[in-house]
Amino acid sequence: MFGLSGDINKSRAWHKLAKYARKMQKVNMAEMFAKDKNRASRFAISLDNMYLDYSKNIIDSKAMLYLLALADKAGLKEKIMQMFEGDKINLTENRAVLHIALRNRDNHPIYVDGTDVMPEVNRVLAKIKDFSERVRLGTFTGHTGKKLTNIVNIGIGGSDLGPKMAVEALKRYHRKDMNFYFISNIDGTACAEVLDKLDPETTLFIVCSKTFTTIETLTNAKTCRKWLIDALGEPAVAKHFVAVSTNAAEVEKFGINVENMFEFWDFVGGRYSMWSAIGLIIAIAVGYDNFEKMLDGAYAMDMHFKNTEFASNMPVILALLSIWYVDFFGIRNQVIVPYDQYLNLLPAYLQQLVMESNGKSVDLNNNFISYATSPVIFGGAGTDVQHSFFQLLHQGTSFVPCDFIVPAISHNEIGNHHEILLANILAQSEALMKGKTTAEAAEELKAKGMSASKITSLKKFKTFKGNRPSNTIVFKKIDAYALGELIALYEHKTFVEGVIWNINSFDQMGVELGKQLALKIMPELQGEANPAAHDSSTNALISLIKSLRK
Ligand code: G6Q
Repeated sequence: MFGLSGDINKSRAWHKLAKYARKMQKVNMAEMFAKDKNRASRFAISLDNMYLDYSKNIIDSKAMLYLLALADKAGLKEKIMQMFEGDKINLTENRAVLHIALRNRDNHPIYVDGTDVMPEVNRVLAKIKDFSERVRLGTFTGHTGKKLTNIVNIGIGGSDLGPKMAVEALKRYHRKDMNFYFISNIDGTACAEVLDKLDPETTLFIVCSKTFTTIETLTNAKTCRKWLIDALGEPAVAKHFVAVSTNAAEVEKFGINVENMFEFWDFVGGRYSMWSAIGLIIAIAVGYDNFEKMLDGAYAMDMHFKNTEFASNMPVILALLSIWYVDFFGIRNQVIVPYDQYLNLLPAYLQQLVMESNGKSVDLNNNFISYATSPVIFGGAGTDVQHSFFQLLHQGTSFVPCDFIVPAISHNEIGNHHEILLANILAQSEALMKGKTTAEAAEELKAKGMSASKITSLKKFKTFKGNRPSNTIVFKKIDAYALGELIALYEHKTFVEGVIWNINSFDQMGVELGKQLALKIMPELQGEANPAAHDSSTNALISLIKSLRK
């Protein structure tokens, strides 16, 4: 049994937290810092070169104790073990959840249905190594003998966001004579814009689809296949198309030789799959050694998560803080701000990881839930976003907890760019926490020589209430190891939240209804409308769009 025996929000641990949170809602962080010289070190955790400062949260030691008691109440320790041991914790799909097996660097056996999965994981890793090296060296060539220098990943959702984010994050490690592209959207523009740049003789398509039935991916792959065949003929497909999937039958039906297929397994969820062959494009871009370093970094975080007591466990602490604000302060958003241009796709990646995993409202006991689950995640690269939505973070009517992600060293230490960047991050978290009182604002305006009436008219607009929480995650620089650690940190944070909310973080049934309806609407856009099937708004939109397309 993976679910909790009773509703978590009816537990004593929850009630104690709710009561204590009401008290903490009146507490000021700046005052707590002033009173406690050790606050920064008390609320910090480090692992390797990674450092989490969570002292700028509206917490004290007692709040943390109560949160840790909630984790115990939810049976977190046992649930972590169940995941690592290959239990079928994805209850609705009756599957194990073993992205950790993909980076199980000590290679100990992990059993699913009595079979050790590691030999298969290692076989595919060896295949990724061999193929990525041959493509990089140019010993695996295209149909006309030319080196494949344009590598195109065709996939969507979990088969796109992870590899795309990682390839971007590790751009400084790319092989310089190769280019990497991603086609995901069914919008023909996505395909056309990429194909326009390519020469069929030097292009390799990697079709990534766990199910190999996803309409966007198959439609894009068919278009690319036709484009290739038109230029080089049908026999070229074998040298220019490979597939990554769990579904050999569909891969073959599509016309890709299964020898050119890289397997993964149903115990790897789409949004947890960048460590599998779905990451083939990462290995080609940065080399297999770096791909392995990414697995090593994730493994280090896995071991930290599995073996460290909860009070100093990074993913556990991040998850508890998230639950603190979502369920006890009524906050429904979280913002992720990486201060590194190479991490600009991280917020989009985490949006899927967190919201697809925990945007649920039925618990593992088959009941609708009466407490809040996943917050809405948004974000973008600093400092860009400081000039857009940070206004709301500083002066909006409620607060949005922030994660600031900070590499101390940039890959591009040009002039003083990086010091300006670093100063901005530190300033933002300090400003959010401290704020500026109306009296301070008035004082500043006075110092600028403003008249009393002008000061009165402006001072409230210049006030920052402060007491707005943030976490700061610092590491040395963004390399494959650090990226692996960082992503595994958020994967496990998401898992812990799911455990406490008593939900299945590993299915995604919420994406199905829209797909079903799209299949019904499509024939109506091509032929006869079926007004009885829809509401008046949908009918009117169908007919408007049809008339505009005439
Ligand atoms: C991720 C989701 C989803 C999935 C895509 C693509 O966890 O399941 O985003 O990755 O729908 O699915 P396929 O890989 O099967 O094409």
